[in-house]
Amino acid sequence: MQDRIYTADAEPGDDATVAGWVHEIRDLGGIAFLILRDNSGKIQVKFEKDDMDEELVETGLGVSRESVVKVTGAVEEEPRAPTGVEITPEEVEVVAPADPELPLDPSGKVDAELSTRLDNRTLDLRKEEVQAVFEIRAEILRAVREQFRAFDCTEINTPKIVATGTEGGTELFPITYFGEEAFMNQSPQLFKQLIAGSNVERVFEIGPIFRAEEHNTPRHLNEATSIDFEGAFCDQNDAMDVVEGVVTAAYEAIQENCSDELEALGLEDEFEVPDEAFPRLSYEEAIERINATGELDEQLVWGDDLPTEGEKALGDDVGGHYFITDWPSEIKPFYIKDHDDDEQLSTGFDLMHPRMELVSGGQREHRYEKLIEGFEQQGLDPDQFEYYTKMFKYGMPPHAGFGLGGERLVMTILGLDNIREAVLFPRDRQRLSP
Ligand code: ATP
Ligand code: AMO
Repeated sequence: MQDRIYTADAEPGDDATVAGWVHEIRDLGGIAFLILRDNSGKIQVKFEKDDMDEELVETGLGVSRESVVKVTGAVEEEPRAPTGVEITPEEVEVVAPADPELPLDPSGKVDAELSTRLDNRTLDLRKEEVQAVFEIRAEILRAVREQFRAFDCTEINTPKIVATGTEGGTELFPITYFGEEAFMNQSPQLFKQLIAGSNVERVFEIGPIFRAEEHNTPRHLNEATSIDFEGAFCDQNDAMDVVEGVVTAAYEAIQENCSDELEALGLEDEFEVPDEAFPRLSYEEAIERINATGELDEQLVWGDDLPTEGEKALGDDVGGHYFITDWPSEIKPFYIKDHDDDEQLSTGFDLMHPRMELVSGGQREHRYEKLIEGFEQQGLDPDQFEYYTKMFKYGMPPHAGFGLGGERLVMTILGLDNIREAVLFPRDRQRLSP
């Protein structure tokens, strides 16, 4: 359709061909309007029944909503038209008719359940506010990539079919790989470290992670997008600076480039870019503050993982993003380094949004013997990880990094209720297609 132009580019005085979906037909009797919608907006097509070819009128007004039509005609200024211009058609072609029984109403007049929306994503995405989420998601990923490049990072892609898990054995999806047991990767963790230890030094990856999560919650997916960073000669504080940089860059990009999308989502007044450094609370301070809120039935003690209600209470108390640093070593994975002066204390950190965890990271154990000890302490067989551990014998610099949940970033920025709204085709326990 080389002659077709976007409706937004139709200039009064021109003859134009536009194509898109039938948003609405308004028949006022002698005059009727077809509102045609495309990616750029909407345009009114005017049918003056008595003055126009009967067949043309029949075609234009007989078509069902959401059909694809192509219209050629004169573009004129018309103050009463929704966009100030309209087309008087000379030709109307029904390119692809739509079944009049639609499984969901893209005009949004009738609300649909999330599951109906996800089963019919193509129709769902015809809604302005749904499309806005994915335009903003794309903008976030663009801004994050650009910020990593500004931090001197190289974008990498690591394998998703792997021989070993890293984030706890219960959450692996097993697959068969030419007769051998293999898994879908839970995190690029080991691979990004192997590359940070090369001359490449600073890397990032934006890619899928697969987790056979037990729980069915509004903030867990079984396939998620992880935004990973790893940098040689970095410690946990450097990694937290990078977290702050990329998260803030995402907010700034939306502020600068997504005003129409924010408006479509009704967020134009409340959207704010974080304007202060994210406070860094130690784990010890975090449990003290949670206990002080009195929101939990039982007081937390050193060594406890933070329960969701505890995170919520602290989130309300702090009121914005914050880091929790210096976690007990025993609740952080083997690859996280302990403090040199206190083996009970790790360099692991999390970035929290008041609603949920967004990031985990830390400085890594780069000393071969200590790394092997760490595997053994967590009941893992270091021999299975030989492909990884052996590189620690050949000059592995101190390094640090993090993983940021892409959908959780989108979800918290836009205040979405369910993480599934931030993915086109989410994977959860009940959903394997589309
Ligand atoms: P009928 O008398 O059978 O309803 P008609 O052909 O006389 O139809 P009009 O009286 O011109 O139609 O318009 C009907 C309604 O449509 C009016 O409310 C008018 O304001 C509105 N209208 C007319 N032309 C346009 C236009 N180009 N864009 C938007 N609204 C229009
Ligand atoms: P972690 O397991 O904490 O750390 O994951 C990092 C971040 O990824 C997101 N995330 C998820 N989002 C949606 N659904 C899920 N099932 C899911 N699981 C994780 C969260 C989480 O904070 N290797 C480490 C990172 C590192 O140390 O570099 C890791 O994977 O936002």
